[in-house]
Amino acid sequence: MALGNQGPVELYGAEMGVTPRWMVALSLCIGFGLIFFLGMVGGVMKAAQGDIVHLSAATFYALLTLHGAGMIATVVVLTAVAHWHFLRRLLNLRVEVLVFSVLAIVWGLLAAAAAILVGGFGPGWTFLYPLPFIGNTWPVWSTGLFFFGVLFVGIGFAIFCIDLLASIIREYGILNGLALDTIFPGLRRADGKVAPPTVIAATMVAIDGLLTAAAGTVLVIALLAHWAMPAFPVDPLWIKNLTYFFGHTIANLTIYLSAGVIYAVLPHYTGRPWHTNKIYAISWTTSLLFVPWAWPHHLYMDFVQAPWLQIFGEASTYIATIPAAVVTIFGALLLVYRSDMRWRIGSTFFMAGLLGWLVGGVAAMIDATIPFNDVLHNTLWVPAHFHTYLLGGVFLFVIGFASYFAGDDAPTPPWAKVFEWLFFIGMIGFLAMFYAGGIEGVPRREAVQPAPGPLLAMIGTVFAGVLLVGMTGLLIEIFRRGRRNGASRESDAT
Ligand code: HEM
Ligand SMILES: [Cu+2]
Repeated sequence: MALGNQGPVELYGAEMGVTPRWMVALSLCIGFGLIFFLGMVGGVMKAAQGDIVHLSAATFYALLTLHGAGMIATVVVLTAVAHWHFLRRLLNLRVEVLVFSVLAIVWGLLAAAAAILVGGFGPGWTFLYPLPFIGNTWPVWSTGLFFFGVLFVGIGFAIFCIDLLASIIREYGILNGLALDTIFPGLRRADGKVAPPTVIAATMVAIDGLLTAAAGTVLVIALLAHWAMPAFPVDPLWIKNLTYFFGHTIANLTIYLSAGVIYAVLPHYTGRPWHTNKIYAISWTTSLLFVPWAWPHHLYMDFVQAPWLQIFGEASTYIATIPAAVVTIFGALLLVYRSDMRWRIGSTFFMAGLLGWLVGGVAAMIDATIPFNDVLHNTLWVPAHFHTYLLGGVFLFVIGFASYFAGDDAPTPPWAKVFEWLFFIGMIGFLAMFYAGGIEGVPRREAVQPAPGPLLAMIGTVFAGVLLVGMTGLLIEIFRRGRRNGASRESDAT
């Protein structure tokens, strides 16, 4: 690989023998490998709920925990790496730091997977206290190992965020990283440079990500202390709040990381630049301030929770979600409208993902509204809405990015279009069965469901199979292109 024309950033990586492009490609391969495996696990769970295969309850809950924790950690890696790919040049990021953070997260994931697959640890990915300590189907060591795994995921994400934040402070300063100079003329730089939208998203993610990782670390250390010394007291209400501060926010941030990718990628397909303006500064600053306050919507059923937190959590959910989603979706539509959009696998998945984000976001806000939550809490409505914006949003953005990264200039061949259709048909049918279950009041997280759960799960399994077939075909096509184009490209045009 010729390094001469790639500047000092590439050289940092070259010292370690890892080039940025290679690191992104490797992370994508690991990430998609994991998604494929965990998606199969999801299909097996559905099949078990649909009485197509038989699993013991203990195995079902272990797989549920594996699927949830694994998917979240994997999409954190995939979205972070995709966003990093664009930030690298804008912020002069060093590839070594990315290597360490991805290694830490993958290492944490492997530790958690060992606790689950060998030990049978199975309290669900939110590992709510006291369940991890009183489950009688898994040994004590598996509880500790799982928490160590979560600790490493948190550390890896913190390293990523610290590196982003340090670079943003160096290149722009925090306020200008949020483009507040578009509002306050006093902040304007002499050279007139304004942070592009992808940097604004990075500033928000870096700050809220650090808060999230800090909460996760406090939480896991308290749980590990309790694990090592059962006399060490932990307060269930505090633990539940910290757990959702960490769990809700880290899952949520994958959407904001994805938005950073969208800002950088769509101009490539439409041939139009995506400019920063005041509205982006206001919306993203609002999200920055309110995203860390949305978690209480997971605790509406906890009557001991302070009432002001319930109300504040409900309001924050709305205030955090709406501005960034609206400016991004609206901005994307403006960018595409009457442009010569090139419809490729990448652009198709990005636009479809925006739809998933919108639908899932609305479904999420319905659930986060107290009177609705009274009836939807812990029904299949919950996996319905988060699969809509994680599987039908974030994951589509990641496939879109992979396709862009692998080289997306050729039109989609007809056979790949067939897989695209299979993917979308499978996905929509699969999601529809979740929503139907939610409306019928079928509880989530049950190995054995009351009617009509099993029937819906049986249909859902068929759709999940179609989805997985479509996904496999698409990933093969993307991988093939990446191999073909990788050799001929030393550096990609961003
Ligand atoms: C590839 C296709 C997928 C299938 C077939 C699938 C299937 C399932 C099933 C059957 C459940 C259990 C629902 C319940 O009864 O409570 C579940 C839960 C879950 N899924 Fe998926 N899923 C898929 C993709 C994803 C993706 C892409 C993500 C995240 C990026 C994800 C994250 C989760 C999470 C966080 C849970 C909750 C686990 C828990 O309750 O502890 N899934 N999934
Ligand atoms: Cu939430």
